[in-house]
Amino acid sequence: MMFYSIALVLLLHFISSSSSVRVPLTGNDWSIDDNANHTAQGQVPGTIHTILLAAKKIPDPYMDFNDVDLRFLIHNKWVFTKSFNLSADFLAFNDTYLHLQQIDTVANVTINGCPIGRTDNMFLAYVFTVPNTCLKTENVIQVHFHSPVVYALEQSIIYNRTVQPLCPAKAQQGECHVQFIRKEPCSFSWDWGPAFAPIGITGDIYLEAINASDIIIELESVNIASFDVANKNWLVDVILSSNNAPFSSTLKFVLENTTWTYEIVVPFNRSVTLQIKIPDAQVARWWPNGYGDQVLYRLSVSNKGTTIDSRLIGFRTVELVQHEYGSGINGTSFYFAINSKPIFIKGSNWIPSDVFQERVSDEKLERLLQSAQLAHMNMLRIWGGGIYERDSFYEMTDRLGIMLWHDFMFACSLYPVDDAFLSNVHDEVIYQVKRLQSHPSIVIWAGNNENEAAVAQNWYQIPADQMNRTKDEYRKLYIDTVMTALLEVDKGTNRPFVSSSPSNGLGSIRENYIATNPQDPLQGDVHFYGYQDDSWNPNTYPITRFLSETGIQSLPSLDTWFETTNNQSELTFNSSFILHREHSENQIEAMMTHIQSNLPLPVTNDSLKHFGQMIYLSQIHQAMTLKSISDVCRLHSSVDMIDPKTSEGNTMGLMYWQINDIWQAPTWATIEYGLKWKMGHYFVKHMYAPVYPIATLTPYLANVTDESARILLYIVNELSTNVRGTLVCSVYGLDSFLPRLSFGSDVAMNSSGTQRVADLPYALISRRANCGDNSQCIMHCTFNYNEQSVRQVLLFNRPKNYQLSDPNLKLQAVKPISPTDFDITITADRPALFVWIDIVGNVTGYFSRNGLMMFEPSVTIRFHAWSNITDFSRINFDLRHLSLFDVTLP
Ligand code: BMA
Repeated sequence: MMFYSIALVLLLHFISSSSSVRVPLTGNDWSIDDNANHTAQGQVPGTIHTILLAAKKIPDPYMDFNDVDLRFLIHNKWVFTKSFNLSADFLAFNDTYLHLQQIDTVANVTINGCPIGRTDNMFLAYVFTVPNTCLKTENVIQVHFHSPVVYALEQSIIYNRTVQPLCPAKAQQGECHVQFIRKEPCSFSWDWGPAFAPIGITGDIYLEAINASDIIIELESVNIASFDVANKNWLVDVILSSNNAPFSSTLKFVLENTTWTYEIVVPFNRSVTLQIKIPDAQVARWWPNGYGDQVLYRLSVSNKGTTIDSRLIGFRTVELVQHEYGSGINGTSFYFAINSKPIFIKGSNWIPSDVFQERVSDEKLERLLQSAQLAHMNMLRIWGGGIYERDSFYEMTDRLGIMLWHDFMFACSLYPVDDAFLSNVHDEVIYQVKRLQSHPSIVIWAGNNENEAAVAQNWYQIPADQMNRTKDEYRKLYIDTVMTALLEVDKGTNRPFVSSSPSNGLGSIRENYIATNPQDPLQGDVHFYGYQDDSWNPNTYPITRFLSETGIQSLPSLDTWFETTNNQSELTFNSSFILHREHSENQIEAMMTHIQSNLPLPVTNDSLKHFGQMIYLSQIHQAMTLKSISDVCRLHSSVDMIDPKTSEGNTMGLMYWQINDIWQAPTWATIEYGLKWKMGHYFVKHMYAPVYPIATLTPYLANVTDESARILLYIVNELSTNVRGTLVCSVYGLDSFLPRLSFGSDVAMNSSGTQRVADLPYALISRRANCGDNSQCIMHCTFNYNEQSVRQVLLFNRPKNYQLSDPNLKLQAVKPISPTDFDITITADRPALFVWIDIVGNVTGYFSRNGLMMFEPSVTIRFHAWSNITDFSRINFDLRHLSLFDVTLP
């Protein structure tokens, strides 16, 4: 027996996957046809809309009402066809496979009429065996797509039981039964996105031929599963597979830039899981943005000197710390400790950055992720209604230190739980986790978005007698299927799992994964939306352990709206077109109510100018709301801030909803579809600064006559180092740059945390500063430390109640600094609120500050363009600048 297996090994021919022969099937020579007179030739990877658009067969899907006007396209079946030749050499191989890296979604594939395979999950890669008898010199491959909308409907009928919700809310103008198809949930519409439900071949497609006697070893995954504290070793799980019968092979692992190597004889039987140990002494740690370097190492594996494959990995431990507090404090903590260091999570929620992923460049992803990093974010949540992103996305988050909270793709819905569906989900989880788990940036998996809350709070009005079954089905999907599959491949302690977001974490487990109130502020994470509340008022927010979703909408810039229509009459706040793009019920009205209660409304008769000013006001409203939320979370971050009466506090994370946009619409995003930062994003960059002063007036907007009202000043320090600095605050009227009152103090903080540095009587300060009886004052503070300066502004009144005077803003100079950067100097005669600088034309980038409160006669701001400005003299520096005063002008 022994002799036999050695002989077998000698006979086999070892090759790495790259030495097999591949015939690419991508290219621009595919034709598509729906048998209803819509045909075109075009590019794969591609989907029907992008192919028809490139062939000028349809108008731009993102223009006007085309999302609805072109809807018929996705109700049809489509055939993708390509002719290709194969050489005699290729045909001589024994085994041929068709690889589909991603396909969207339900399709039958044929080659020369032979059935090759069927696909029904866009989150899976497919490898089909192609019988040799089906191949010849001249071939035709056809991919017969079913309509995703019709398929979802058919599956819902076959299922024979209703699965809620049947359809999205009316305002979404979407398609129904999306839970019956394993496809990007938001592609059937969302409350910020359209229903294009793309159809097409969205990843690489190729034929691969190998000889039966060739052994192909593949590196399937690498996971730094645990850290063995006692022995100071990293325990790394490696999964390898082969196409052949049992054999043995000597594998060599090398960790680049270290002296560590490891050789092992591995007995293969299709798949093998190894645990290798890498000594801690060999490596430096990977840290999140703001906490240290993002050190990455290439781990490669080779066989007889031939590299099989490699992964770029990073060494970090992750704990989701959920401990009790003791001494009469209810609930448990919920925070991330990375490399044993507790980290306050500053982040946002990520959605797909386009409906048509094939037109999202890596450059676009990089700019979005850099915008997160520049705003001091350390985590993004890949939200469960979108997609598992492409490989390069995770390479960027690894490199930028942006940790990922990664949902599995289930959102806001009940789901079918028949065997076929569950087995499909099982395969999806295994495939995606193996693909992604080498990335140090992914620090937590979550089962779904809001589905525990949906069941617990009975969002879909399930009758009482069906509730137990609904709960059982919930557990069947997320615990018995998703979690079980995850634990098959992501073992160890370095990547926690929560079954839903929001959930109570351990508390949800104690209640068999469906907590009575998964939104408990004293445990786990919370999603909070209070559209009826006065959202600038910090007291309207729950003080949670971790706020993983919250936010408010605004409108994107005029330039962005110009991309969506040529009909200028549609560009008014309440036009049928804007309402068409507003997919969330009553949001425009809510936005209007909030704007009206806080800000002066435009008085101009020029309708486009009026719209521009409403956009500006909506962005101020969003920015101020986000800042209020962030200030509440950061103020309560330390354990000392736990209120012994309510047990609330120790908020250790904020991820507002949402960072990016899928198209041009009124949404919660802080970065527009075209990458322009809204005012909110500039505010995020400010409010997420690692050392940050917070100023509050308690009660909120207290009356000047309220002798008990207090102004409280705090410094939040996230750095591990001491912070020593000076806090200087001045009270101004809007009529002059001369402060009416100034005071300051030295601050010394020896460790991270929150320190209260002043507690001042508001009424007295108002009197001393001559603010009048309707609070015509604003306090502006600067905290100077380590040659850095962080500002903070405290409004004593709603801006609409201030007597605004003309600041006489002027753009004084534009000075090129480098091929990508220039400085702009703005001057003013008086303080100006929410000064907004915009650049028109084809230069895209971001300013160092924007939406600023100007309390000095001259401010210089830097603009950084995403790409080189080759000729400054030819660029149209048409800069518009605006402050709140402009809104009051006719
Ligand atoms: C949350 C998210 C999304 C949604 C957002 C805004 O519930 O999970 O489903 O887009 O709120 O409504």
